[in-house]
Amino acid sequence: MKAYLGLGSNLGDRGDYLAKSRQKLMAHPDIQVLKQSSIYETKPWGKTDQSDFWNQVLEIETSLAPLALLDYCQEVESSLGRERLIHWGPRTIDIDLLNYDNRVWEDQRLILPHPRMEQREFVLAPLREIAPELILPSGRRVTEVIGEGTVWRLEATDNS
Ligand code: PH2
Ligand code: MG
Ligand code: MG
Repeated sequence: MKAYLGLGSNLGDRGDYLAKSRQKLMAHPDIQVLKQSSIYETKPWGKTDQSDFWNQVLEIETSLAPLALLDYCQEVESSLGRERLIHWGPRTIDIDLLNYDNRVWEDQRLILPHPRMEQREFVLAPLREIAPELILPSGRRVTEVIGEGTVWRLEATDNS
């Protein structure tokens, strides 16, 4: 199944947390990273009194079911020192499931597609780059929607 993951960091060495997350995702036998967007430096959205983020989106192929994929993403977050102290607050790494095989899912742990992705330019800009055909929850194509917030694409670095 094809899925899209949104990565974000705004504590410590943001590039290193993104790189380590990619490496840990790639290390899972049932996950292949097919595409990675550029990294974007982004103004905090929603809760604005915190440092700027680095965000990136990955396209993966996986045989894991949605909740098993969520479990593994949370395992990677914990292994990289993620603490959940403040809602939408600063974090070493956040890994969100944005889209899983275009499926709709809703339970206590997971909502698919990600309910706020369409408002957030820090998700849409990297997604547009690697998945221009993707259809958003509203039925519009990702290339037709501009989200809220300021983002800058960073020059490619060699830390894949
Ligand atoms: N994540 C949030 C809330 N706000 N803002 C930016 N720029 N980047 C994020 O990854 C982010 C955010 C909740 O997960
Ligand atoms: Mg998030
Ligand atoms: Mg999250």
